[in-house]
Parts: sequence; structure tokens; C-alpha cells
Amino acid sequence: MPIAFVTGASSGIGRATAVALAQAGFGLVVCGRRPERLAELAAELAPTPVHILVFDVRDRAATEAAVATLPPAFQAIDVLINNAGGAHGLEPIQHGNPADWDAMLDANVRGLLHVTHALLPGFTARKGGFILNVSSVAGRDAYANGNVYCASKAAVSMLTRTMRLDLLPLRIRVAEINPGAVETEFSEVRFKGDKARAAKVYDGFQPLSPQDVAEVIVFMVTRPPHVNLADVVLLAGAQGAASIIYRE
Ligand code: 8X3
Repeated sequence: MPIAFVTGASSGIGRATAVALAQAGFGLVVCGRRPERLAELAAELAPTPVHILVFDVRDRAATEAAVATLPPAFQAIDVLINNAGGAHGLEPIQHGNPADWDAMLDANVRGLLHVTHALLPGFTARKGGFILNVSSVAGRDAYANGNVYCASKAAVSMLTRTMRLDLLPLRIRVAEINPGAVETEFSEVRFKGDKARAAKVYDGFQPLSPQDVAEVIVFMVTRPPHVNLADVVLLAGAQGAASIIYRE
């Protein structure tokens, strides 16, 4: 049974991707910071074999230590879904909060590197595997007040493209998906728990669901080895670009 390792699996796109991968026949390593949520997910996925790893991707030592505890049945990772991350704040740069900037760069960029670094020895030894990075349309389309979040996702996209080149001789495929508006805890986290402001983001149109994104991710990582669907932009039907949304 192929094994997929999903970060940020306690909610949103990560959780939906874990469910969809289980349905597609993968065993799973589900990672996150919230053990109760991960336990609930594992119970929902039964009888799929699931191993839970609780750690924060921002912490490199904790990431390496968590990966080192994987039991033998979950050590040969075939697919890594670098999904953990998020946005904090939506303010003009002159009013930005440097702690929010750190949080975004630490999780979205450094966190992705920490997890990738921890898993690469296994991929390298087995000469194969698939790394899928969850980036964002925010990495391509500048929008007002997006500043550091947009920059962090642009970094994810550039890392994806450069990693693909570096890992080519090892036959490790690397790809990215760039979702647009997906209704998850994303906006609630961005607006620090302000549910009303978060709900407004998805007002007047049908956003993508986490399942919509998960379906495409499963399609990408289950192509045969001679195929790499390397770069996908997945918008809501009512969305023309990151900040251009037709609302009724
Ligand atoms: C989330 C999409 O456009 O709200 O990554 O930044 S957007």
C-alpha cells in the first residue's frame, strides 16, 4: 500500500486530502498540531492504516524528531503533501505586524523546507516519490494588503520549480497546486477569529470546498511515473484572479 504524508491534516485542504487519499488506497501519516482533531480523522479513516504525528512544522528539530519516530510500516513515504500553512493579517505593509510576517514565513516557507528536509533522505534512498506543495493564487496575483502572504506563496512556487530541477536525477516528481478561494478556517485564522469578517470573504459566490481541491490533488499524485502535472491553478468558478470575484 502506498503511503502519503500530509501536513496540516487537522483541517481544511489537508484534512480533505487525507480523506481522499485514503479513499484512493493510500495509507496515511497525518500531521498537525491538534492531536484530538487528528485522532478524530484517524477514526474516520478506519480501516485505512493511519499514523498520527503531532508537531509544528515551524520547529525544525521537532519536525526531524517526529519523522524519526515513524514506525517501519510508515517509513517508506511515496507522496508528501506540503500543505501546512496559512495567512495572518490582511493589512497594508506600513501597518503590518512583524509577528504575523514571521508566522507566515515560518510555516509557509521554512515549515515546508523542514518537512521536505526530514523526508528527503527516504525519497533519495528509494529513488522515487512525489512532493506536492500547496501554494496559492496569492503567489501569482498580487493583491492589496496580501504582501507577506503573497510573498510566502511566491516562495513556495519558486521552491517547487527549483526543487523539481534538483530532484530530477532522483526521479522524485515535484508539483504545486495553487488554489484560489477555498472555504476553510483560512480566513478565520487570517482575521484572528473574526468570523463575520471571514464569512464576508465568501459572500455572494460559491467558493471551492476543501474536497474540490483534494480531488485534484489525488488526481495529480496518482498519475503514472512518466506524467507530472506540475503546476495547477484551481479557481472558484466565479473567480477570475486572486482578488477578482464575481459576486451576486
Ligand atoms: C488563499 C487564496 O486569494 O485568499 O491562498 O489569498 S487568497
